[in-house]
Amino acid sequence: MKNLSLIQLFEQVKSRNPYETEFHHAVEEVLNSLEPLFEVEPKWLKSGVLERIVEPERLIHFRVSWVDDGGIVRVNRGFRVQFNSALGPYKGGLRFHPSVRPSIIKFLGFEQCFKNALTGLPMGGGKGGSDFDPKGKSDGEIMRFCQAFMSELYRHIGSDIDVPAGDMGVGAREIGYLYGMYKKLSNVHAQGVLTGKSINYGGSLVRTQATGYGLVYFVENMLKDKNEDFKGKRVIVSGSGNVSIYAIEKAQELGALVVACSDSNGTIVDERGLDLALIKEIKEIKRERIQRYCDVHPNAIYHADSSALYDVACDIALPCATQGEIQIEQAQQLFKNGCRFVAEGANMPSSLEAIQFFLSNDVYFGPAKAANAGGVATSGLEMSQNSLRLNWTFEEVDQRLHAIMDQIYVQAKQTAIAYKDPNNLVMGSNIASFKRLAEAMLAQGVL
Ligand code: NDP
Ligand code: 2IT
Repeated sequence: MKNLSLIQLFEQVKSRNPYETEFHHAVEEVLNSLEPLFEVEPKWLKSGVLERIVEPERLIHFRVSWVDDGGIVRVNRGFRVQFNSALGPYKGGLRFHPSVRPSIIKFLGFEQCFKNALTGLPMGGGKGGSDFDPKGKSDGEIMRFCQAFMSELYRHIGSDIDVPAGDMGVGAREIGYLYGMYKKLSNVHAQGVLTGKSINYGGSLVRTQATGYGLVYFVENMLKDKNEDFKGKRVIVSGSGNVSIYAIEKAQELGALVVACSDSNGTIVDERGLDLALIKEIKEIKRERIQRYCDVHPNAIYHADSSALYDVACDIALPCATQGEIQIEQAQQLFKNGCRFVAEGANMPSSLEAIQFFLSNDVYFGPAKAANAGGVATSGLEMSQNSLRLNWTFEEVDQRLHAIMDQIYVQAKQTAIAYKDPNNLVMGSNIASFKRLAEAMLAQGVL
Protein backbone atom coordinates (compact mmCIF):
# COMPACT_ATOMS: atom_id res chain seq x y z
CA MET A 1 0.00 0.00 0.00
CA LYS A 2 1.43 3.37 -1.01
CA ASN A 3 -1.47 5.79 -0.69
CA LEU A 4 -1.27 7.69 2.62
CA SER A 5 -5.00 7.81 3.33
CA LEU A 6 -5.30 4.06 2.69
CA ILE A 7 -2.37 3.39 5.02
CA GLN A 8 -4.01 5.53 7.71
CA LEU A 9 -7.34 3.81 7.24
CA PHE A 10 -5.74 0.38 7.53
CA GLU A 11 -3.89 1.46 10.71
CA GLN A 12 -7.22 2.57 12.12
CA VAL A 13 -8.84 -0.78 11.25
CA LYS A 14 -6.01 -2.57 13.06
CA SER A 15 -6.20 -0.45 16.18
CA ARG A 16 -10.01 -0.60 16.34
CA ASN A 17 -10.03 -4.38 15.88
CA PRO A 18 -6.97 -5.48 17.86
CA TYR A 19 -5.69 -9.05 17.42
CA GLU A 20 -8.27 -9.79 14.70
CA THR A 21 -5.65 -10.96 12.23
CA GLU A 22 -8.03 -12.70 9.80
CA PHE A 23 -10.14 -9.56 9.56
CA HIS A 24 -7.02 -7.43 9.02
CA HIS A 25 -5.91 -9.79 6.24
CA ALA A 26 -9.24 -9.50 4.41
CA VAL A 27 -9.27 -5.69 4.65
CA GLU A 28 -5.61 -5.37 3.64
CA GLU A 29 -6.14 -7.47 0.51
CA VAL A 30 -9.06 -5.33 -0.62
CA LEU A 31 -7.47 -1.94 0.17
CA ASN A 32 -4.25 -2.99 -1.55
CA SER A 33 -5.92 -3.91 -4.77
CA LEU A 34 -8.14 -0.82 -4.90
CA GLU A 35 -5.16 1.53 -5.24
CA PRO A 36 -5.17 1.50 -9.08
CA LEU A 37 -8.86 2.48 -9.01
CA PHE A 38 -8.22 5.43 -6.71
CA GLU A 39 -5.47 6.72 -9.00
CA VAL A 40 -8.05 7.03 -11.77
CA GLU A 41 -11.08 7.89 -9.62
CA PRO A 42 -9.76 9.71 -6.51
CA LYS A 43 -13.33 10.75 -5.61
CA TRP A 44 -13.74 7.48 -3.71
CA LEU A 45 -11.05 8.43 -1.22
CA LYS A 46 -13.02 11.51 -0.16
CA SER A 47 -16.49 9.96 -0.32
CA GLY A 48 -16.44 8.42 3.18
CA VAL A 49 -17.43 5.10 1.63
CA LEU A 50 -14.18 3.34 2.56
CA GLU A 51 -14.39 4.33 6.21
CA ARG A 52 -17.93 2.89 6.32
CA ILE A 53 -17.26 -0.24 4.27
CA VAL A 54 -14.73 -1.58 6.81
CA GLU A 55 -17.15 -1.16 9.72
CA PRO A 56 -20.00 -3.69 10.13
CA GLU A 57 -23.48 -2.17 10.35
CA ARG A 58 -24.22 -4.45 13.31
CA LEU A 59 -22.47 -7.25 15.23
CA ILE A 60 -24.64 -9.51 17.38
CA HIS A 61 -22.97 -11.67 20.03
CA PHE A 62 -25.08 -14.02 22.12
CA ARG A 63 -25.03 -16.91 24.56
CA VAL A 64 -26.22 -20.33 23.40
CA SER A 65 -27.02 -22.71 26.27
CA TRP A 66 -28.04 -26.28 25.62
CA VAL A 67 -28.05 -29.65 27.37
CA ASP A 68 -25.88 -32.53 26.08
CA ASP A 69 -26.80 -36.24 26.05
CA GLY A 70 -25.25 -36.68 29.50
CA GLY A 71 -27.52 -33.99 30.99
CA ILE A 72 -24.68 -31.46 31.31
CA VAL A 73 -25.38 -27.80 30.52
CA ARG A 74 -23.10 -26.51 27.74
CA VAL A 75 -22.55 -22.88 26.86
CA ASN A 76 -21.37 -21.73 23.44
CA ARG A 77 -21.04 -18.35 21.79
CA GLY A 78 -23.23 -17.34 18.88
CA PHE A 79 -22.52 -14.51 16.41
CA ARG A 80 -24.12 -12.78 13.49
CA VAL A 81 -22.44 -9.90 11.70
CA GLN A 82 -24.76 -7.81 9.53
CA PHE A 83 -22.02 -6.18 7.55
CA ASN A 84 -23.53 -4.23 4.69
CA SER A 85 -27.10 -3.89 3.43
CA ALA A 86 -26.58 -1.48 0.53
CA LEU A 87 -27.29 -4.11 -2.13
CA GLY A 88 -30.05 -6.09 -0.40
CA PRO A 89 -30.89 -8.03 2.77
CA TYR A 90 -27.80 -9.29 4.62
CA LYS A 91 -26.87 -12.67 3.16
CA GLY A 92 -24.25 -15.20 4.16
CA GLY A 93 -23.66 -18.52 5.85
CA LEU A 94 -23.42 -19.82 9.40
CA ARG A 95 -20.29 -21.65 10.50
CA PHE A 96 -20.15 -24.10 13.41
CA HIS A 97 -16.50 -24.71 14.24
CA PRO A 98 -14.45 -24.38 17.45
CA SER A 99 -12.26 -21.71 15.84
CA VAL A 100 -15.20 -19.29 15.39
CA ARG A 101 -14.63 -15.91 17.05
CA PRO A 102 -15.32 -12.28 16.04
CA SER A 103 -12.24 -12.04 13.78
CA ILE A 104 -13.36 -15.07 11.74
CA ILE A 105 -16.96 -13.92 11.48
CA LYS A 106 -15.91 -10.38 10.53
CA PHE A 107 -13.46 -11.48 7.84
CA LEU A 108 -16.08 -13.80 6.36
CA GLY A 109 -18.75 -11.08 6.54
CA PHE A 110 -16.47 -8.50 4.94
CA GLU A 111 -15.57 -10.88 2.08
CA GLN A 112 -19.23 -11.77 1.64
CA CYS A 113 -20.20 -8.15 0.85
CA PHE A 114 -17.87 -8.10 -2.17
CA LYS A 115 -18.63 -11.68 -3.23
CA ASN A 116 -22.36 -11.01 -3.22
CA ALA A 117 -21.82 -7.81 -5.21
CA LEU A 118 -20.03 -9.85 -7.92
CA THR A 119 -23.03 -12.17 -8.35
CA GLY A 120 -25.11 -9.22 -9.60
CA LEU A 121 -28.00 -10.38 -7.37
CA PRO A 122 -29.68 -8.12 -4.77
CA MET A 123 -27.88 -9.38 -1.65
CA GLY A 124 -26.03 -7.52 1.10
CA GLY A 125 -23.28 -9.17 3.16
CA GLY A 126 -23.50 -11.02 6.47
CA LYS A 127 -22.08 -14.03 8.26
CA GLY A 128 -22.57 -15.87 11.52
CA GLY A 129 -21.90 -18.98 13.49
CA SER A 130 -20.75 -20.45 16.72
CA ASP A 131 -17.71 -21.99 18.39
CA PHE A 132 -19.83 -25.15 18.79
CA ASP A 133 -17.96 -28.24 17.53
CA PRO A 134 -20.32 -30.60 15.70
CA LYS A 135 -17.72 -33.40 15.58
CA GLY A 136 -18.72 -36.41 17.66
CA LYS A 137 -22.11 -34.95 18.64
CA SER A 138 -25.24 -37.08 18.41
CA ASP A 139 -28.09 -36.10 16.13
CA GLY A 140 -30.13 -35.11 19.20
CA GLU A 141 -27.34 -32.83 20.43
CA ILE A 142 -27.07 -31.19 17.00
CA MET A 143 -30.82 -30.58 16.99
CA ARG A 144 -30.90 -29.12 20.51
CA PHE A 145 -27.94 -26.90 19.75
CA CYS A 146 -29.55 -25.62 16.52
CA GLN A 147 -32.79 -24.91 18.40
CA ALA A 148 -30.93 -23.04 21.15
CA PHE A 149 -28.96 -21.05 18.56
CA MET A 150 -32.15 -20.07 16.71
CA SER A 151 -33.93 -19.11 19.94
CA GLU A 152 -31.83 -15.93 19.88
CA LEU A 153 -31.06 -15.54 16.16
CA TYR A 154 -34.71 -15.57 15.04
CA ARG A 155 -35.35 -12.02 16.26
CA HIS A 156 -32.58 -10.66 14.01
CA ILE A 157 -33.37 -12.37 10.69
CA GLY A 158 -36.12 -12.45 8.04
CA SER A 159 -36.56 -12.87 4.28
CA ASP A 160 -36.19 -9.10 3.74
CA ILE A 161 -33.80 -8.53 6.66
CA ASP A 162 -31.07 -11.15 6.87
CA VAL A 163 -30.99 -14.59 5.25
CA PRO A 164 -28.47 -17.09 6.70
CA ALA A 165 -27.38 -20.35 5.02
CA GLY A 166 -24.74 -23.04 5.58
CA ASP A 167 -20.95 -22.89 5.81
CA MET A 168 -18.47 -25.21 7.56
CA GLY A 169 -20.28 -27.57 9.90
CA VAL A 170 -23.70 -26.41 8.71
CA GLY A 171 -25.44 -28.37 5.95
CA ALA A 172 -29.00 -29.38 5.08
CA ARG A 173 -29.50 -31.23 8.40
CA GLU A 174 -28.63 -28.16 10.50
CA ILE A 175 -30.60 -25.80 8.23
CA GLY A 176 -33.62 -28.08 8.73
CA TYR A 177 -33.42 -27.86 12.53
CA LEU A 178 -32.80 -24.11 12.38
CA TYR A 179 -35.74 -23.60 10.03
CA GLY A 180 -38.10 -25.68 12.14
CA MET A 181 -37.26 -23.61 15.22
CA TYR A 182 -37.60 -20.33 13.33
CA LYS A 183 -41.06 -21.37 12.15
CA LYS A 184 -42.12 -22.38 15.64
CA LEU A 185 -40.95 -19.15 17.29
CA SER A 186 -42.22 -16.76 14.63
CA ASN A 187 -45.34 -18.70 13.65
CA VAL A 188 -44.54 -17.82 10.03
CA HIS A 189 -43.65 -20.26 7.27
CA ALA A 190 -41.38 -17.71 5.63
CA GLN A 191 -39.31 -19.95 3.39
CA GLY A 192 -37.05 -17.11 2.28
CA VAL A 193 -35.58 -16.72 5.79
CA LEU A 194 -32.90 -19.39 5.29
CA THR A 195 -31.34 -20.97 2.21
CA GLY A 196 -29.82 -24.39 1.75
CA LYS A 197 -33.14 -25.96 2.78
CA SER A 198 -34.16 -29.45 1.66
CA ILE A 199 -36.10 -29.62 -1.57
CA ASN A 200 -39.33 -30.74 0.11
CA TYR A 201 -39.83 -27.49 2.03
CA GLY A 202 -38.58 -24.77 -0.27
CA GLY A 203 -34.95 -25.61 -1.02
CA SER A 204 -33.45 -25.24 -4.46
CA LEU A 205 -32.04 -28.01 -6.60
CA VAL A 206 -28.28 -27.53 -7.17
CA ARG A 207 -27.72 -25.58 -3.91
CA THR A 208 -25.87 -28.60 -2.47
CA GLN A 209 -23.58 -28.82 -5.50
CA ALA A 210 -23.41 -25.09 -6.21
CA THR A 211 -20.17 -23.94 -4.61
CA GLY A 212 -18.11 -26.86 -5.97
CA TYR A 213 -19.72 -26.82 -9.41
CA GLY A 214 -19.46 -23.03 -9.56
CA LEU A 215 -15.77 -23.19 -8.68
CA VAL A 216 -15.14 -25.59 -11.55
CA TYR A 217 -17.17 -23.42 -13.96
CA PHE A 218 -14.97 -20.50 -12.93
CA VAL A 219 -11.79 -22.53 -13.50
CA GLU A 220 -13.11 -23.60 -16.92
CA ASN A 221 -13.04 -19.90 -17.83
CA MET A 222 -9.50 -19.51 -16.48
CA LEU A 223 -8.36 -22.52 -18.51
CA LYS A 224 -10.15 -21.34 -21.66
CA ASP A 225 -8.24 -18.06 -21.51
CA LYS A 226 -5.01 -20.08 -21.73
CA ASN A 227 -6.43 -22.33 -24.50
CA GLU A 228 -6.72 -25.28 -22.15
CA ASP A 229 -9.43 -27.38 -20.51
CA PHE A 230 -9.88 -29.93 -17.71
CA LYS A 231 -9.30 -33.01 -19.87
CA GLY A 232 -6.43 -35.08 -18.50
CA LYS A 233 -5.38 -32.43 -15.96
CA ARG A 234 -4.12 -33.59 -12.55
CA VAL A 235 -6.16 -31.89 -9.86
CA ILE A 236 -5.83 -31.78 -6.06
CA VAL A 237 -8.66 -30.60 -3.80
CA SER A 238 -8.25 -29.84 -0.12
CA GLY A 239 -10.95 -30.87 2.34
CA SER A 240 -13.65 -33.46 1.70
CA GLY A 241 -16.72 -31.50 2.76
CA ASN A 242 -19.53 -29.92 0.79
CA VAL A 243 -17.42 -27.66 -1.44
CA SER A 244 -14.69 -30.25 -2.07
CA ILE A 245 -17.02 -33.13 -2.94
CA TYR A 246 -18.88 -31.25 -5.65
CA ALA A 247 -15.73 -29.63 -7.02
CA ILE A 248 -14.31 -33.15 -7.41
CA GLU A 249 -17.55 -34.36 -9.01
CA LYS A 250 -17.64 -31.65 -11.68
CA ALA A 251 -13.89 -31.75 -12.37
CA GLN A 252 -14.13 -35.52 -12.91
CA GLU A 253 -17.15 -35.04 -15.16
CA LEU A 254 -15.06 -32.68 -17.30
CA GLY A 255 -12.30 -35.26 -17.68
CA ALA A 256 -9.85 -34.29 -14.93
CA LEU A 257 -7.89 -36.84 -12.90
CA VAL A 258 -8.45 -35.80 -9.28
CA VAL A 259 -5.69 -37.50 -7.33
CA ALA A 260 -5.88 -36.15 -3.78
CA CYS A 261 -8.12 -34.68 -1.10
CA SER A 262 -7.93 -34.26 2.69
CA ASP A 263 -9.68 -33.59 5.97
CA SER A 264 -8.46 -31.92 9.15
CA ASN A 265 -6.55 -35.10 10.11
CA GLY A 266 -4.81 -36.06 6.89
CA THR A 267 -4.47 -36.47 3.14
CA ILE A 268 -5.48 -39.24 0.73
CA VAL A 269 -3.59 -39.74 -2.52
CA ASP A 270 -5.03 -42.14 -5.10
CA GLU A 271 -3.06 -42.08 -8.34
CA ARG A 272 -5.84 -43.91 -10.20
CA GLY A 273 -8.22 -41.06 -9.48
CA LEU A 274 -10.41 -40.59 -6.38
CA ASP A 275 -13.43 -42.85 -5.82
CA LEU A 276 -15.99 -40.12 -5.18
CA ALA A 277 -18.90 -42.44 -4.33
CA LEU A 278 -16.79 -43.78 -1.48
CA ILE A 279 -15.82 -40.29 -0.29
CA LYS A 280 -19.50 -39.31 -0.23
CA GLU A 281 -20.34 -42.40 1.80
CA ILE A 282 -17.52 -41.72 4.30
CA LYS A 283 -18.07 -37.97 4.70
CA GLU A 284 -21.73 -37.25 3.87
CA ILE A 285 -23.42 -40.37 5.22
CA LYS A 286 -21.16 -41.87 7.89
CA ARG A 287 -19.46 -38.59 8.93
CA GLU A 288 -16.17 -40.43 9.43
CA ARG A 289 -12.49 -39.67 8.82
CA ILE A 290 -11.07 -39.65 5.27
CA GLN A 291 -8.49 -42.21 6.37
CA ARG A 292 -11.27 -44.86 6.00
CA TYR A 293 -10.78 -44.52 2.23
CA CYS A 294 -7.77 -46.85 2.49
CA ASP A 295 -9.92 -49.63 4.01
CA VAL A 296 -11.54 -50.00 0.60
CA HIS A 297 -8.61 -48.89 -1.57
CA PRO A 298 -5.43 -50.23 0.04
CA ASN A 299 -3.40 -48.88 -2.91
CA ALA A 300 -4.22 -45.32 -1.93
CA ILE A 301 -1.75 -43.56 0.36
CA TYR A 302 -2.75 -41.83 3.59
CA HIS A 303 -0.57 -39.11 5.17
CA ALA A 304 -1.53 -38.12 8.71
CA ASP A 305 -0.99 -34.46 7.80
CA SER A 306 -3.47 -32.18 5.97
CA SER A 307 -0.79 -30.01 4.43
CA ALA A 308 0.83 -33.07 2.75
CA LEU A 309 -1.82 -32.42 0.09
CA TYR A 310 0.26 -29.55 -1.22
CA ASP A 311 3.25 -31.83 -1.85
CA VAL A 312 1.27 -33.76 -4.47
CA ALA A 313 2.19 -32.81 -8.05
CA CYS A 314 -0.73 -31.29 -9.98
CA ASP A 315 -1.72 -28.91 -12.77
CA ILE A 316 -4.62 -27.39 -10.82
CA ALA A 317 -5.01 -26.92 -7.06
CA LEU A 318 -8.42 -26.21 -5.55
CA PRO A 319 -8.17 -25.30 -1.84
CA CYS A 320 -11.68 -26.03 -0.51
CA ALA A 321 -11.14 -26.59 3.24
CA THR A 322 -10.44 -23.52 5.35
CA GLN A 323 -8.63 -20.20 5.82
CA GLY A 324 -4.84 -20.06 5.93
CA GLU A 325 -4.11 -23.49 4.46
CA ILE A 326 -1.75 -22.14 1.76
CA GLN A 327 1.13 -20.25 3.32
CA ILE A 328 4.19 -19.26 1.32
CA GLU A 329 5.75 -22.74 1.79
CA GLN A 330 2.73 -24.51 0.26
CA ALA A 331 2.61 -21.96 -2.59
CA GLN A 332 6.27 -22.55 -3.39
CA GLN A 333 5.79 -26.30 -3.21
CA LEU A 334 2.85 -26.19 -5.63
CA PHE A 335 4.86 -24.08 -8.08
CA LYS A 336 7.90 -26.34 -7.82
CA ASN A 337 5.74 -29.36 -8.64
CA GLY A 338 4.33 -27.73 -11.78
CA CYS A 339 0.97 -26.35 -10.61
CA ARG A 340 -0.19 -23.54 -12.94
CA PHE A 341 -3.77 -22.86 -11.78
CA VAL A 342 -5.02 -22.24 -8.25
CA ALA A 343 -8.64 -21.33 -7.49
CA GLU A 344 -10.11 -20.87 -4.03
CA GLY A 345 -13.22 -22.83 -3.07
CA ALA A 346 -12.66 -22.01 0.60
CA ASN A 347 -12.74 -18.48 2.00
CA MET A 348 -9.25 -16.94 2.30
CA PRO A 349 -7.26 -20.20 2.13
CA SER A 350 -4.19 -18.38 0.78
CA SER A 351 -2.04 -15.97 2.77
CA LEU A 352 -1.26 -12.55 1.25
CA GLU A 353 2.31 -13.67 0.71
CA ALA A 354 1.15 -16.83 -1.09
CA ILE A 355 -1.15 -14.81 -3.37
CA GLN A 356 1.69 -12.43 -4.20
CA PHE A 357 3.89 -15.40 -4.99
CA PHE A 358 1.28 -16.86 -7.39
CA LEU A 359 0.77 -13.51 -9.11
CA SER A 360 4.46 -12.92 -9.64
CA ASN A 361 5.21 -16.48 -10.81
CA ASP A 362 2.56 -16.73 -13.47
CA VAL A 363 0.40 -19.20 -11.54
CA TYR A 364 -3.08 -18.17 -12.71
CA PHE A 365 -5.00 -17.44 -9.50
CA GLY A 366 -8.78 -17.36 -8.95
CA PRO A 367 -9.60 -15.55 -5.67
CA ALA A 368 -12.30 -16.83 -3.31
CA LYS A 369 -14.76 -13.98 -3.59
CA ALA A 370 -15.09 -14.67 -7.32
CA ALA A 371 -14.33 -18.37 -7.59
CA ASN A 372 -16.55 -19.64 -4.75
CA ALA A 373 -19.49 -17.25 -5.31
CA GLY A 374 -21.58 -20.06 -6.84
CA GLY A 375 -22.90 -21.12 -3.44
CA VAL A 376 -24.33 -17.77 -2.45
CA ALA A 377 -25.46 -17.11 -6.02
CA THR A 378 -27.58 -20.27 -5.90
CA SER A 379 -28.84 -19.19 -2.48
CA GLY A 380 -29.98 -16.03 -4.29
CA LEU A 381 -31.75 -18.25 -6.82
CA GLU A 382 -33.37 -20.16 -3.94
CA MET A 383 -34.68 -16.85 -2.56
CA SER A 384 -36.12 -16.01 -5.99
CA GLN A 385 -37.90 -19.37 -6.17
CA ASN A 386 -39.25 -18.89 -2.63
CA SER A 387 -40.66 -15.48 -3.60
CA LEU A 388 -42.22 -16.94 -6.74
CA ARG A 389 -43.44 -20.01 -4.82
CA LEU A 390 -42.11 -22.12 -7.68
CA ASN A 391 -39.33 -24.68 -8.11
CA TRP A 392 -37.03 -24.58 -11.08
CA THR A 393 -35.58 -27.80 -12.53
CA PHE A 394 -32.01 -28.94 -11.85
CA GLU A 395 -31.02 -27.99 -15.41
CA GLU A 396 -32.53 -24.52 -15.13
CA VAL A 397 -30.77 -23.69 -11.85
CA ASP A 398 -27.50 -25.20 -13.10
CA GLN A 399 -27.66 -23.11 -16.28
CA ARG A 400 -28.28 -19.93 -14.28
CA LEU A 401 -25.39 -20.81 -11.94
CA HIS A 402 -23.12 -21.44 -14.91
CA ALA A 403 -24.11 -18.12 -16.50
CA ILE A 404 -23.46 -16.25 -13.22
CA MET A 405 -19.99 -17.82 -12.85
CA ASP A 406 -19.12 -16.94 -16.46
CA GLN A 407 -20.32 -13.40 -15.84
CA ILE A 408 -18.22 -13.09 -12.65
CA TYR A 409 -15.16 -14.27 -14.54
CA VAL A 410 -15.75 -11.78 -17.35
CA GLN A 411 -16.17 -8.91 -14.85
CA ALA A 412 -12.98 -9.81 -13.00
CA LYS A 413 -10.98 -10.36 -16.19
CA GLN A 414 -12.20 -7.24 -17.99
CA THR A 415 -11.54 -5.10 -14.94
CA ALA A 416 -8.04 -6.59 -14.60
CA ILE A 417 -7.40 -5.78 -18.26
CA ALA A 418 -8.78 -2.24 -17.86
CA TYR A 419 -6.40 -1.62 -14.94
CA LYS A 420 -3.45 -3.02 -16.93
CA ASP A 421 -2.72 -6.15 -14.96
CA PRO A 422 -4.64 -8.71 -17.07
CA ASN A 423 -3.85 -11.82 -15.02
CA ASN A 424 -4.59 -10.21 -11.67
CA LEU A 425 -8.11 -11.48 -10.92
CA VAL A 426 -7.67 -10.42 -7.27
CA MET A 427 -7.52 -6.79 -8.34
CA GLY A 428 -10.18 -7.33 -11.01
CA SER A 429 -12.67 -8.86 -8.55
CA ASN A 430 -12.00 -6.34 -5.82
CA ILE A 431 -12.35 -3.29 -8.05
CA ALA A 432 -15.45 -4.58 -9.87
CA SER A 433 -17.26 -5.50 -6.63
CA PHE A 434 -16.16 -2.36 -4.79
CA LYS A 435 -17.58 -0.16 -7.53
CA ARG A 436 -21.00 -1.84 -7.43
CA LEU A 437 -21.16 -1.71 -3.65
CA ALA A 438 -19.73 1.79 -3.26
CA GLU A 439 -22.07 3.26 -5.87
CA ALA A 440 -25.08 1.78 -4.06
CA MET A 441 -23.83 3.15 -0.71
CA LEU A 442 -23.23 6.59 -2.16
CA ALA A 443 -26.68 6.66 -3.76
CA GLN A 444 -28.35 5.87 -0.42
CA GLY A 445 -26.64 8.67 1.53
CA VAL A 446 -24.57 8.57 4.70
CA LEU A 447 -26.03 5.87 6.92
P1 NDP B 1 -17.67 -28.59 5.42
O1 NDP B 1 -17.84 -28.48 6.87
O2 NDP B 1 -18.70 -29.31 4.60
O3 NDP B 1 -16.26 -29.23 5.05
C1 NDP B 1 -15.08 -28.69 5.48
C2 NDP B 1 -13.98 -29.66 5.09
O4 NDP B 1 -12.72 -29.08 5.33
C3 NDP B 1 -14.02 -30.96 5.88
O5 NDP B 1 -13.62 -32.02 5.08
C4 NDP B 1 -13.00 -30.68 6.97
O6 NDP B 1 -12.44 -31.84 7.55
C5 NDP B 1 -11.96 -29.95 6.16
N1 NDP B 1 -11.02 -29.20 6.98
C6 NDP B 1 -11.26 -28.35 7.99
N2 NDP B 1 -10.13 -27.85 8.47
C7 NDP B 1 -9.15 -28.40 7.72
C8 NDP B 1 -7.75 -28.29 7.72
N3 NDP B 1 -7.13 -27.49 8.57
N4 NDP B 1 -7.04 -29.00 6.79
C9 NDP B 1 -7.67 -29.82 5.92
N5 NDP B 1 -8.99 -29.96 5.89
C10 NDP B 1 -9.71 -29.27 6.77
O7 NDP B 1 -17.52 -27.07 4.89
P2 NDP B 1 -17.74 -26.48 3.44
O8 NDP B 1 -17.29 -27.43 2.42
O9 NDP B 1 -19.12 -25.93 3.38
O10 NDP B 1 -16.77 -25.22 3.48
C11 NDP B 1 -15.39 -25.31 3.15
C12 NDP B 1 -14.86 -23.92 2.83
O11 NDP B 1 -15.61 -23.37 1.73
C13 NDP B 1 -14.95 -22.91 3.96
O12 NDP B 1 -13.88 -22.02 3.86
C14 NDP B 1 -16.26 -22.16 3.62
O13 NDP B 1 -16.27 -20.87 4.19
C15 NDP B 1 -16.14 -22.10 2.12
N6 NDP B 1 -17.39 -21.88 1.40
C16 NDP B 1 -18.48 -22.67 1.62
C17 NDP B 1 -19.62 -22.45 0.89
C18 NDP B 1 -20.82 -23.33 1.03
O14 NDP B 1 -21.80 -23.10 0.30
N7 NDP B 1 -20.83 -24.33 1.88
C19 NDP B 1 -19.74 -21.34 -0.08
C20 NDP B 1 -18.50 -20.63 -0.29
C21 NDP B 1 -17.39 -20.89 0.45
P3 NDP B 1 -13.02 -32.46 8.92
O15 NDP B 1 -14.15 -33.33 8.49
O16 NDP B 1 -11.86 -33.17 9.47
O17 NDP B 1 -13.45 -31.30 9.76
O1 2IT C 1 -19.13 -18.31 2.02
C1 2IT C 1 -20.21 -18.39 1.41
O2 2IT C 1 -20.43 -17.75 0.37
C2 2IT C 1 -21.23 -19.29 1.95
N1 2IT C 1 -21.01 -19.96 2.95
C3 2IT C 1 -22.59 -19.36 1.29
C4 2IT C 1 -23.50 -18.32 1.86
C5 2IT C 1 -24.93 -18.38 1.39
O3 2IT C 1 -25.68 -17.51 1.84
O4 2IT C 1 -25.31 -19.26 0.62
